[in-house]
Amino acid sequence: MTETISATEPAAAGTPTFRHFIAGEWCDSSSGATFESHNPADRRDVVGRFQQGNAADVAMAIRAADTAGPMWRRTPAPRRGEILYAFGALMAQHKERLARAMTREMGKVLTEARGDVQEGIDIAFLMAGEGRRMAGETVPSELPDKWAMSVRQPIGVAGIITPWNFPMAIPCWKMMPALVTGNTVVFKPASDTPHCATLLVELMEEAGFPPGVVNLVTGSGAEVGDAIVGSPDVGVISFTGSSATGKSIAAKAGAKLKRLSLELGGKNGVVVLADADLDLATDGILWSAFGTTGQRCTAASRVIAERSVVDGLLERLERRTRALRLGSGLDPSVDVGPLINEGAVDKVASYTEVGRGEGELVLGGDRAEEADLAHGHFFQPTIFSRVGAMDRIGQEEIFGPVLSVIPVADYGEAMLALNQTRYGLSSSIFTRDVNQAFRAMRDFETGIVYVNAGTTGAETHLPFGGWKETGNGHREAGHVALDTYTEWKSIYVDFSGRLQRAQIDNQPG
Ligand code: UN1
Repeated sequence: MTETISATEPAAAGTPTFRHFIAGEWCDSSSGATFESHNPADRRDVVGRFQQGNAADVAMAIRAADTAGPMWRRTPAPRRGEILYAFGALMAQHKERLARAMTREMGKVLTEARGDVQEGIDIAFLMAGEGRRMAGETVPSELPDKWAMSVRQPIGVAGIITPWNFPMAIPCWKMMPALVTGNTVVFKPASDTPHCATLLVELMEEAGFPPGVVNLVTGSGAEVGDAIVGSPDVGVISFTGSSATGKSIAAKAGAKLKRLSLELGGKNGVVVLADADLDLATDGILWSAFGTTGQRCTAASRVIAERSVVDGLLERLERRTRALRLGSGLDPSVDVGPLINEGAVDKVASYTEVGRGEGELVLGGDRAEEADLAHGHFFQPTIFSRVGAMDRIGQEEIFGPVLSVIPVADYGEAMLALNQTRYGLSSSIFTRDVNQAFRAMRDFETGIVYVNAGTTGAETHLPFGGWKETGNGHREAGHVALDTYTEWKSIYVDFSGRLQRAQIDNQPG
Protein backbone atom coordinates (compact mmCIF):
# COMPACT_ATOMS: atom_id res chain seq x y z
CA MET A 1 0.00 0.00 0.00
CA THR A 2 1.44 3.37 -0.91
CA GLU A 3 0.47 6.94 -0.25
CA THR A 4 2.03 10.26 -1.08
CA ILE A 5 3.08 12.37 1.85
CA SER A 6 4.88 15.65 2.12
CA ALA A 7 8.64 15.62 2.62
CA THR A 8 8.25 17.99 5.52
CA GLU A 9 6.05 15.63 7.51
CA PRO A 10 8.08 14.37 10.48
CA ALA A 11 9.25 10.82 9.88
CA ALA A 12 7.67 8.21 12.13
CA ALA A 13 10.21 7.07 14.72
CA GLY A 14 12.41 4.35 13.33
CA THR A 15 11.06 4.46 9.79
CA PRO A 16 14.05 4.46 7.45
CA THR A 17 14.18 6.62 4.33
CA PHE A 18 15.55 5.17 1.09
CA ARG A 19 16.88 6.99 -1.95
CA HIS A 20 17.11 6.82 -5.70
CA PHE A 21 20.36 5.47 -7.13
CA ILE A 22 21.62 7.64 -9.98
CA ALA A 23 25.13 7.73 -11.50
CA GLY A 24 26.46 5.60 -8.66
CA GLU A 25 25.09 7.87 -5.90
CA TRP A 26 22.17 7.40 -3.52
CA CYS A 27 20.19 10.64 -3.80
CA ASP A 28 16.90 12.32 -2.89
CA SER A 29 14.21 13.18 -5.39
CA SER A 30 14.25 16.76 -6.64
CA SER A 31 10.54 16.80 -5.72
CA GLY A 32 11.46 16.58 -2.03
CA ALA A 33 8.46 14.24 -1.59
CA THR A 34 8.44 10.69 -0.33
CA PHE A 35 5.91 7.87 -0.11
CA GLU A 36 5.55 4.96 2.29
CA SER A 37 5.61 1.26 1.65
CA HIS A 38 3.58 -0.89 4.05
CA ASN A 39 3.47 -4.54 5.03
CA PRO A 40 0.31 -5.92 3.36
CA ALA A 41 -0.15 -8.47 6.16
CA ASP A 42 -0.24 -5.66 8.73
CA ARG A 43 -0.52 -2.18 7.35
CA ARG A 44 0.56 -0.65 10.66
CA ASP A 45 4.06 -1.88 9.83
CA VAL A 46 5.75 0.77 7.65
CA VAL A 47 8.64 -0.74 5.70
CA GLY A 48 10.15 2.60 4.79
CA ARG A 49 9.86 5.93 3.05
CA PHE A 50 10.87 6.13 -0.58
CA GLN A 51 11.58 8.96 -2.98
CA GLN A 52 8.59 10.18 -4.97
CA GLY A 53 10.43 10.42 -8.28
CA ASN A 54 9.49 12.88 -11.00
CA ALA A 55 10.41 13.64 -14.61
CA ALA A 56 13.52 15.59 -13.57
CA ASP A 57 14.83 12.59 -11.60
CA VAL A 58 14.18 10.32 -14.58
CA ALA A 59 16.01 12.74 -16.88
CA MET A 60 19.03 12.62 -14.56
CA ALA A 61 18.94 8.83 -14.46
CA ILE A 62 18.68 8.58 -18.25
CA ARG A 63 21.58 11.00 -18.65
CA ALA A 64 23.67 8.90 -16.25
CA ALA A 65 22.78 5.71 -18.14
CA ASP A 66 23.51 7.32 -21.47
CA THR A 67 26.87 8.64 -20.26
CA ALA A 68 27.91 5.22 -18.92
CA GLY A 69 26.79 3.53 -22.16
CA PRO A 70 29.97 3.72 -24.28
CA MET A 71 32.19 2.48 -21.43
CA TRP A 72 29.85 -0.40 -20.59
CA ARG A 73 29.31 -1.38 -24.21
CA ARG A 74 33.09 -1.59 -24.73
CA THR A 75 33.65 -3.60 -21.56
CA PRO A 76 34.25 -7.16 -22.84
CA ALA A 77 31.06 -9.20 -22.50
CA PRO A 78 32.78 -11.95 -20.44
CA ARG A 79 33.81 -9.25 -17.95
CA ARG A 80 30.25 -7.94 -17.84
CA GLY A 81 29.19 -11.54 -17.21
CA GLU A 82 31.58 -11.79 -14.26
CA ILE A 83 29.85 -8.84 -12.60
CA LEU A 84 26.48 -10.54 -13.15
CA TYR A 85 27.96 -13.65 -11.59
CA ALA A 86 29.19 -11.66 -8.58
CA PHE A 87 25.70 -10.20 -8.21
CA GLY A 88 24.09 -13.67 -8.34
CA ALA A 89 26.56 -14.91 -5.73
CA LEU A 90 25.72 -11.95 -3.46
CA MET A 91 22.01 -12.70 -3.84
CA ALA A 92 22.70 -16.30 -2.84
CA GLN A 93 24.72 -15.14 0.16
CA HIS A 94 21.92 -12.78 1.26
CA LYS A 95 19.05 -15.04 0.21
CA GLU A 96 17.40 -15.32 3.61
CA ARG A 97 17.59 -11.58 4.33
CA LEU A 98 16.19 -10.76 0.89
CA ALA A 99 13.40 -13.32 1.21
CA ARG A 100 12.32 -12.02 4.61
CA ALA A 101 12.32 -8.45 3.37
CA MET A 102 10.21 -9.56 0.41
CA THR A 103 7.65 -11.34 2.58
CA ARG A 104 7.37 -8.25 4.75
CA GLU A 105 6.86 -5.85 1.87
CA MET A 106 4.98 -7.99 -0.66
CA GLY A 107 3.27 -10.61 1.50
CA LYS A 108 4.07 -13.92 -0.20
CA VAL A 109 4.90 -16.73 2.22
CA LEU A 110 8.57 -17.14 3.05
CA THR A 111 9.11 -20.39 1.11
CA GLU A 112 7.80 -18.63 -2.00
CA ALA A 113 9.87 -15.52 -1.32
CA ARG A 114 12.95 -17.73 -1.19
CA GLY A 115 11.88 -19.13 -4.57
CA ASP A 116 11.53 -15.60 -5.95
CA VAL A 117 15.08 -14.75 -4.84
CA GLN A 118 16.30 -18.06 -6.26
CA GLU A 119 14.75 -17.21 -9.63
CA GLY A 120 16.78 -13.99 -9.58
CA ILE A 121 19.96 -15.94 -8.80
CA ASP A 122 19.20 -18.44 -11.58
CA ILE A 123 18.79 -15.77 -14.24
CA ALA A 124 21.90 -13.90 -13.02
CA PHE A 125 23.97 -17.07 -13.45
CA LEU A 126 22.33 -18.00 -16.77
CA MET A 127 22.96 -14.53 -18.18
CA ALA A 128 26.48 -14.38 -16.69
CA GLY A 129 27.23 -17.35 -18.95
CA GLU A 130 25.83 -15.43 -21.93
CA GLY A 131 28.80 -13.10 -21.47
CA ARG A 132 30.84 -15.92 -23.01
CA ARG A 133 28.23 -17.00 -25.59
CA MET A 134 25.93 -14.37 -27.04
CA ALA A 135 26.47 -16.09 -30.34
CA GLY A 136 25.79 -14.70 -33.76
CA GLU A 137 26.27 -16.61 -36.99
CA THR A 138 29.27 -16.95 -39.25
CA VAL A 139 28.11 -18.28 -42.61
CA PRO A 140 29.65 -18.79 -46.07
CA SER A 141 29.37 -15.86 -48.42
CA GLU A 142 27.96 -16.38 -51.90
CA LEU A 143 31.09 -14.68 -53.24
CA PRO A 144 34.72 -15.87 -53.06
CA ASP A 145 37.16 -14.16 -50.69
CA LYS A 146 34.39 -12.67 -48.62
CA TRP A 147 33.47 -13.17 -44.96
CA ALA A 148 29.86 -13.02 -43.66
CA MET A 149 28.74 -12.94 -40.05
CA SER A 150 26.26 -11.43 -37.61
CA VAL A 151 26.78 -10.02 -34.11
CA ARG A 152 24.48 -8.77 -31.39
CA GLN A 153 24.94 -5.20 -30.18
CA PRO A 154 23.25 -3.36 -27.31
CA ILE A 155 20.40 -0.96 -28.01
CA GLY A 156 21.42 1.71 -25.49
CA VAL A 157 19.42 2.70 -22.41
CA ALA A 158 16.87 0.12 -21.27
CA GLY A 159 13.80 1.25 -19.30
CA ILE A 160 12.85 -1.53 -16.87
CA ILE A 161 9.36 -1.21 -15.36
CA THR A 162 8.47 -4.04 -13.02
CA PRO A 163 5.52 -5.36 -10.98
CA TRP A 164 5.24 -6.10 -7.28
CA ASN A 165 4.26 -9.78 -7.50
CA PHE A 166 7.78 -11.06 -8.24
CA PRO A 167 9.65 -8.06 -6.84
CA MET A 168 13.11 -9.57 -7.23
CA ALA A 169 12.83 -12.29 -9.88
CA ILE A 170 11.21 -10.12 -12.55
CA PRO A 171 13.62 -7.16 -12.24
CA CYS A 172 16.45 -9.70 -12.56
CA TRP A 173 14.77 -11.38 -15.58
CA LYS A 174 14.83 -8.01 -17.27
CA MET A 175 18.03 -6.38 -16.02
CA MET A 176 20.36 -9.38 -16.38
CA PRO A 177 19.93 -9.85 -20.16
CA ALA A 178 19.85 -6.06 -20.67
CA LEU A 179 23.15 -5.63 -18.83
CA VAL A 180 25.09 -8.61 -20.12
CA THR A 181 24.41 -7.49 -23.68
CA GLY A 182 25.88 -4.05 -22.89
CA ASN A 183 22.82 -1.88 -22.28
CA THR A 184 22.61 0.45 -19.31
CA VAL A 185 19.47 0.53 -17.19
CA VAL A 186 16.92 2.88 -15.67
CA PHE A 187 14.87 0.76 -13.27
CA LYS A 188 11.43 1.81 -12.01
CA PRO A 189 10.00 -0.75 -9.59
CA ALA A 190 6.34 -1.06 -8.61
CA SER A 191 5.42 1.50 -5.98
CA ASP A 192 4.17 -1.31 -3.70
CA THR A 193 7.65 -2.89 -3.50
CA PRO A 194 10.36 -0.22 -3.62
CA HIS A 195 12.28 -1.76 -0.73
CA CYS A 196 12.80 -5.06 -2.59
CA ALA A 197 14.14 -3.07 -5.54
CA THR A 198 16.45 -1.02 -3.32
CA LEU A 199 17.93 -4.16 -1.77
CA LEU A 200 18.63 -5.55 -5.24
CA VAL A 201 20.32 -2.37 -6.42
CA GLU A 202 22.45 -2.23 -3.23
CA LEU A 203 23.78 -5.67 -4.15
CA MET A 204 24.29 -4.61 -7.77
CA GLU A 205 26.43 -1.73 -6.54
CA GLU A 206 28.40 -4.11 -4.33
CA ALA A 207 28.84 -6.58 -7.21
CA GLY A 208 30.72 -3.91 -9.14
CA PHE A 209 28.43 -2.54 -11.84
CA PRO A 210 30.16 0.78 -12.64
CA PRO A 211 28.40 4.08 -11.82
CA GLY A 212 25.59 4.93 -14.23
CA VAL A 213 25.17 1.37 -15.53
CA VAL A 214 22.23 0.70 -13.20
CA ASN A 215 20.00 3.55 -12.03
CA LEU A 216 16.99 3.25 -9.74
CA VAL A 217 14.14 5.76 -9.65
CA THR A 218 11.22 5.03 -7.34
CA GLY A 219 7.78 6.58 -7.65
CA SER A 220 4.53 6.31 -9.53
CA GLY A 221 3.87 4.92 -12.99
CA ALA A 222 2.16 8.15 -13.98
CA GLU A 223 5.26 10.24 -13.29
CA VAL A 224 8.34 8.01 -13.36
CA GLY A 225 7.05 5.32 -15.73
CA ASP A 226 5.65 7.84 -18.21
CA ALA A 227 8.87 9.84 -18.23
CA ILE A 228 10.89 6.70 -19.02
CA VAL A 229 8.51 5.58 -21.77
CA GLY A 230 8.35 9.07 -23.28
CA SER A 231 12.10 9.73 -23.38
CA PRO A 232 13.71 9.68 -26.83
CA ASP A 233 16.92 8.49 -25.14
CA VAL A 234 15.47 5.20 -23.89
CA GLY A 235 15.72 2.74 -26.77
CA VAL A 236 14.05 -0.31 -25.24
CA ILE A 237 11.34 -0.75 -22.63
CA SER A 238 10.49 -3.93 -20.80
CA PHE A 239 7.26 -3.90 -18.83
CA THR A 240 5.35 -6.50 -16.81
CA GLY A 241 1.94 -5.56 -15.46
CA SER A 242 -1.67 -5.07 -16.44
CA SER A 243 -2.93 -5.27 -20.01
CA ALA A 244 -4.42 -1.77 -19.70
CA THR A 245 -1.07 -0.20 -18.75
CA GLY A 246 0.72 -2.36 -21.33
CA LYS A 247 -1.52 -1.08 -24.09
CA SER A 248 -0.96 2.52 -23.10
CA ILE A 249 2.83 1.99 -22.99
CA ALA A 250 2.64 0.26 -26.39
CA ALA A 251 0.84 3.24 -27.91
CA LYS A 252 3.46 5.68 -26.60
CA ALA A 253 6.43 3.48 -27.46
CA GLY A 254 4.92 2.68 -30.86
CA ALA A 255 4.70 6.37 -31.74
CA LYS A 256 8.48 6.52 -31.25
CA LEU A 257 9.17 3.07 -32.80
CA LYS A 258 10.83 1.87 -29.62
CA ARG A 259 11.65 -1.74 -28.90
CA LEU A 260 9.10 -2.93 -26.34
CA SER A 261 8.67 -6.21 -24.50
CA LEU A 262 5.35 -6.66 -22.71
CA GLU A 263 4.33 -9.33 -20.23
CA LEU A 264 0.67 -8.79 -19.40
CA GLY A 265 -2.43 -10.62 -18.19
CA GLY A 266 -3.34 -14.26 -18.01
CA LYS A 267 -6.42 -16.44 -17.55
CA ASN A 268 -4.64 -19.71 -17.19
CA GLY A 269 -6.57 -22.96 -17.27
CA VAL A 270 -6.01 -26.47 -15.95
CA VAL A 271 -7.72 -29.23 -17.94
CA VAL A 272 -8.58 -32.34 -15.95
CA LEU A 273 -9.55 -35.35 -18.06
CA ALA A 274 -11.57 -38.30 -16.79
CA ASP A 275 -8.52 -40.56 -16.52
CA ALA A 276 -6.47 -38.08 -14.44
CA ASP A 277 -4.94 -38.81 -11.05
CA LEU A 278 -7.35 -36.60 -9.10
CA ASP A 279 -5.15 -36.30 -6.01
CA LEU A 280 -2.24 -35.10 -8.11
CA ALA A 281 -4.53 -32.73 -10.04
CA THR A 282 -5.81 -31.34 -6.73
CA ASP A 283 -2.23 -30.69 -5.54
CA GLY A 284 -1.38 -28.93 -8.81
CA ILE A 285 -4.55 -26.85 -8.90
CA LEU A 286 -4.30 -25.69 -5.27
CA TRP A 287 -0.66 -24.67 -5.67
CA SER A 288 -1.35 -22.81 -8.91
CA ALA A 289 -4.59 -21.16 -7.79
CA PHE A 290 -3.82 -20.16 -4.21
CA GLY A 291 -0.01 -20.04 -4.13
CA THR A 292 1.13 -16.38 -4.03
CA THR A 293 -2.54 -15.73 -3.14
CA GLY A 294 -3.37 -16.12 -6.84
CA GLN A 295 -1.19 -13.12 -7.69
CA ARG A 296 0.94 -14.67 -10.41
CA CYS A 297 0.58 -14.01 -14.11
CA THR A 298 0.77 -17.78 -14.37
CA ALA A 299 -1.82 -18.51 -11.63
CA ALA A 300 -4.59 -20.97 -12.47
CA SER A 301 -7.96 -19.29 -12.30
CA ARG A 302 -9.92 -21.85 -14.33
CA VAL A 303 -10.29 -25.60 -13.97
CA ILE A 304 -11.83 -27.18 -17.05
CA ALA A 305 -12.88 -30.68 -16.04
CA GLU A 306 -14.67 -33.55 -17.74
CA ARG A 307 -18.11 -33.88 -16.13
CA SER A 308 -17.51 -37.37 -14.74
CA VAL A 309 -14.72 -36.11 -12.47
CA VAL A 310 -16.12 -32.73 -11.45
CA ASP A 311 -17.72 -33.95 -8.20
CA GLY A 312 -14.65 -35.91 -7.10
CA LEU A 313 -12.41 -33.00 -7.89
CA LEU A 314 -14.61 -30.42 -6.16
CA GLU A 315 -14.85 -32.57 -3.06
CA ARG A 316 -11.04 -32.74 -2.84
CA LEU A 317 -10.53 -29.06 -3.68
CA GLU A 318 -13.06 -27.91 -1.10
CA ARG A 319 -11.67 -30.10 1.69
CA ARG A 320 -8.08 -29.07 1.03
CA THR A 321 -8.91 -25.37 0.58
CA ARG A 322 -10.76 -25.27 3.92
CA ALA A 323 -7.53 -26.41 5.58
CA LEU A 324 -5.45 -23.53 4.16
CA ARG A 325 -4.25 -21.08 6.83
CA LEU A 326 -4.22 -17.36 6.12
CA GLY A 327 -1.84 -14.97 7.80
CA SER A 328 1.57 -13.35 7.71
CA GLY A 329 3.91 -15.13 5.32
CA LEU A 330 6.63 -14.95 7.98
CA ASP A 331 4.67 -17.47 10.09
CA PRO A 332 5.80 -20.93 8.87
CA SER A 333 2.36 -22.45 9.52
CA VAL A 334 0.69 -20.04 7.08
CA ASP A 335 -0.21 -21.24 3.57
CA VAL A 336 -1.72 -18.11 2.03
CA GLY A 337 -0.54 -14.55 2.56
CA PRO A 338 -2.38 -11.26 1.98
CA LEU A 339 -3.25 -9.52 -1.26
CA ILE A 340 -0.97 -6.64 -2.11
CA ASN A 341 -3.22 -3.71 -1.14
CA GLU A 342 -6.77 -2.56 -0.45
CA GLY A 343 -7.43 -1.92 -4.13
CA ALA A 344 -6.67 -5.57 -4.87
CA VAL A 345 -9.08 -6.69 -2.12
CA ASP A 346 -11.82 -4.47 -3.58
CA LYS A 347 -11.22 -5.88 -7.06
CA VAL A 348 -11.37 -9.49 -5.88
CA ALA A 349 -14.48 -8.75 -3.80
CA SER A 350 -16.22 -7.21 -6.80
CA TYR A 351 -15.43 -10.26 -8.93
CA THR A 352 -16.81 -12.59 -6.30
CA GLU A 353 -20.06 -10.58 -6.51
CA VAL A 354 -20.05 -11.15 -10.27
CA GLY A 355 -19.30 -14.84 -9.64
CA ARG A 356 -22.29 -15.26 -7.33
CA GLY A 357 -24.51 -14.35 -10.25
CA GLU A 358 -22.72 -16.59 -12.73
CA GLY A 359 -21.68 -19.81 -10.97
CA GLU A 360 -22.24 -21.57 -7.66
CA LEU A 361 -20.11 -20.48 -4.72
CA VAL A 362 -18.45 -23.56 -3.19
CA LEU A 363 -16.50 -21.75 -0.50
CA GLY A 364 -14.90 -18.42 0.38
CA GLY A 365 -16.15 -15.31 -1.36
CA ASP A 366 -15.46 -12.77 1.36
CA ARG A 367 -12.74 -10.66 2.92
CA ALA A 368 -10.92 -12.43 5.76
CA GLU A 369 -11.05 -10.13 8.77
CA GLU A 370 -10.87 -12.37 11.85
CA ALA A 371 -8.50 -11.27 14.62
CA ASP A 372 -5.13 -10.03 13.30
CA LEU A 373 -6.17 -10.51 9.67
CA ALA A 374 -8.17 -7.29 10.02
CA HIS A 375 -4.87 -5.35 9.95
CA GLY A 376 -3.96 -6.72 6.52
CA HIS A 377 -5.39 -7.21 3.05
CA PHE A 378 -6.72 -10.74 3.32
CA PHE A 379 -9.29 -12.52 1.20
CA GLN A 380 -10.64 -16.04 1.63
CA PRO A 381 -9.57 -18.59 -0.98
CA THR A 382 -12.66 -18.87 -3.15
CA ILE A 383 -14.03 -21.55 -5.48
CA PHE A 384 -16.96 -21.28 -7.87
CA SER A 385 -18.44 -24.35 -9.61
CA ARG A 386 -20.75 -24.58 -12.66
CA VAL A 387 -19.06 -21.63 -14.32
CA GLY A 388 -19.56 -21.14 -18.06
CA ALA A 389 -16.45 -20.78 -20.22
CA MET A 390 -17.63 -17.38 -21.46
CA ASP A 391 -18.77 -16.04 -18.05
CA ARG A 392 -16.91 -12.97 -16.84
CA ILE A 393 -15.22 -14.85 -13.99
CA GLY A 394 -14.16 -17.42 -16.58
CA GLN A 395 -12.72 -14.75 -18.86
CA GLU A 396 -11.35 -11.78 -16.92
CA GLU A 397 -8.13 -11.68 -14.94
CA ILE A 398 -8.94 -11.36 -11.22
CA PHE A 399 -5.37 -11.67 -9.84
CA GLY A 400 -6.46 -13.11 -6.53
CA PRO A 401 -7.43 -16.39 -4.88
CA VAL A 402 -10.51 -17.12 -6.99
CA LEU A 403 -10.91 -20.36 -8.92
CA SER A 404 -13.70 -21.19 -11.38
CA VAL A 405 -14.56 -24.78 -12.25
CA ILE A 406 -15.95 -25.18 -15.76
CA PRO A 407 -17.52 -28.56 -16.60
CA VAL A 408 -17.08 -29.91 -20.15
CA ALA A 409 -18.07 -33.04 -22.10
CA ASP A 410 -14.72 -34.17 -23.50
CA TYR A 411 -11.20 -33.19 -24.56
CA GLY A 412 -12.44 -31.30 -27.63
CA GLU A 413 -14.72 -29.09 -25.56
CA ALA A 414 -12.01 -28.63 -22.93
CA MET A 415 -9.51 -27.51 -25.54
CA LEU A 416 -11.97 -25.00 -26.99
CA ALA A 417 -12.79 -23.60 -23.55
CA LEU A 418 -9.11 -23.37 -22.67
CA ASN A 419 -8.34 -21.42 -25.82
CA GLN A 420 -11.46 -19.22 -25.70
CA THR A 421 -9.77 -16.35 -23.91
CA ARG A 422 -7.93 -13.26 -25.03
CA TYR A 423 -4.89 -14.31 -22.99
CA GLY A 424 -2.40 -17.10 -23.60
CA LEU A 425 0.30 -17.40 -20.96
CA SER A 426 0.17 -20.79 -19.27
CA SER A 427 -1.99 -23.94 -19.34
CA SER A 428 -1.93 -27.46 -18.04
CA ILE A 429 -3.51 -30.85 -18.53
CA PHE A 430 -3.88 -33.73 -16.12
CA THR A 431 -4.22 -37.08 -17.90
CA ARG A 432 -2.55 -40.47 -17.90
CA ASP A 433 -3.15 -40.88 -21.63
CA VAL A 434 0.01 -39.99 -23.53
CA ASN A 435 -1.94 -39.36 -26.75
CA GLN A 436 -4.16 -36.79 -25.03
CA ALA A 437 -1.10 -35.17 -23.47
CA PHE A 438 0.50 -34.75 -26.88
CA ARG A 439 -2.74 -33.36 -28.34
CA ALA A 440 -2.74 -30.73 -25.60
CA MET A 441 0.91 -29.89 -26.25
CA ARG A 442 -0.07 -29.31 -29.86
CA ASP A 443 -3.43 -27.58 -29.36
CA PHE A 444 -3.16 -25.27 -26.33
CA GLU A 445 -2.65 -21.66 -27.42
CA THR A 446 -0.32 -20.60 -24.64
CA GLY A 447 3.36 -19.79 -24.33
CA ILE A 448 3.78 -22.42 -21.60
CA VAL A 449 2.09 -25.84 -21.34
CA TYR A 450 2.42 -28.22 -18.40
CA VAL A 451 1.53 -31.91 -18.41
CA ASN A 452 0.53 -33.35 -15.02
CA ALA A 453 1.59 -30.20 -13.15
CA GLY A 454 -0.13 -26.90 -12.38
CA THR A 455 0.27 -23.71 -14.41
CA THR A 456 3.07 -22.10 -12.37
CA GLY A 457 6.74 -22.85 -11.93
CA ALA A 458 8.47 -21.77 -15.14
CA GLU A 459 12.25 -22.24 -15.08
CA THR A 460 14.54 -19.42 -16.14
CA HIS A 461 16.35 -21.17 -18.99
CA LEU A 462 13.31 -21.57 -21.26
CA PRO A 463 11.40 -18.73 -22.92
CA PHE A 464 8.72 -17.17 -20.68
CA GLY A 465 5.81 -15.28 -22.18
CA GLY A 466 2.40 -15.59 -23.71
CA TRP A 467 0.35 -15.61 -26.85
CA LYS A 468 -2.42 -13.20 -27.80
CA GLU A 469 -3.05 -10.29 -25.41
CA THR A 470 -0.62 -11.66 -22.83
CA GLY A 471 2.16 -9.91 -24.65
CA ASN A 472 3.51 -8.55 -27.88
CA GLY A 473 5.52 -11.51 -29.10
CA HIS A 474 8.67 -11.07 -27.04
CA ARG A 475 9.92 -13.57 -24.48
CA GLU A 476 11.72 -13.17 -21.20
CA ALA A 477 14.19 -15.68 -19.76
CA GLY A 478 15.93 -18.32 -21.83
CA HIS A 479 18.52 -17.39 -24.42
CA VAL A 480 15.84 -15.65 -26.49
CA ALA A 481 15.61 -12.94 -23.81
CA LEU A 482 18.67 -11.44 -25.50
CA ASP A 483 16.50 -10.61 -28.52
CA THR A 484 14.68 -7.88 -26.58
CA TYR A 485 17.87 -6.03 -25.70
CA THR A 486 19.98 -6.32 -28.83
CA GLU A 487 20.15 -5.15 -32.39
CA TRP A 488 21.55 -7.53 -34.98
CA LYS A 489 24.40 -6.31 -37.10
CA SER A 490 25.32 -8.32 -40.23
CA ILE A 491 28.91 -7.76 -41.29
CA TYR A 492 30.48 -8.52 -44.67
CA VAL A 493 34.24 -8.37 -45.15
CA ASP A 494 35.47 -8.53 -48.73
CA PHE A 495 39.14 -9.53 -48.95
CA SER A 496 39.22 -10.11 -52.75
CA GLY A 497 40.67 -6.69 -53.44
CA ARG A 498 38.10 -5.97 -56.13
CA LEU A 499 34.45 -4.89 -56.32
CA GLN A 500 32.24 -7.98 -56.04
CA ARG A 501 28.51 -7.50 -56.52
CA ALA A 502 26.24 -9.85 -54.56
CA GLN A 503 23.36 -11.45 -56.48
CA ILE A 504 25.00 -10.35 -59.77
CA ASP A 505 28.63 -11.39 -60.15
CA ASN A 506 27.96 -14.91 -58.93
CA GLN A 507 25.04 -15.49 -61.33
CA PRO A 508 25.34 -16.58 -64.97
CA GLY A 509 24.60 -13.82 -67.47
C1 UN1 B 1 4.74 -13.86 -13.01
O1 UN1 B 1 3.80 -14.14 -12.29
O2 UN1 B 1 4.74 -12.82 -13.70
O3 UN1 B 1 6.18 -19.61 -13.47
C2 UN1 B 1 6.00 -14.65 -13.05
C3 UN1 B 1 6.01 -18.95 -12.46
C4 UN1 B 1 7.15 -18.13 -11.93
C5 UN1 B 1 7.18 -16.77 -12.57
C6 UN1 B 1 5.88 -16.05 -12.53
N1 UN1 B 1 8.38 -18.82 -12.20
O4 UN1 B 1 4.96 -18.95 -11.86
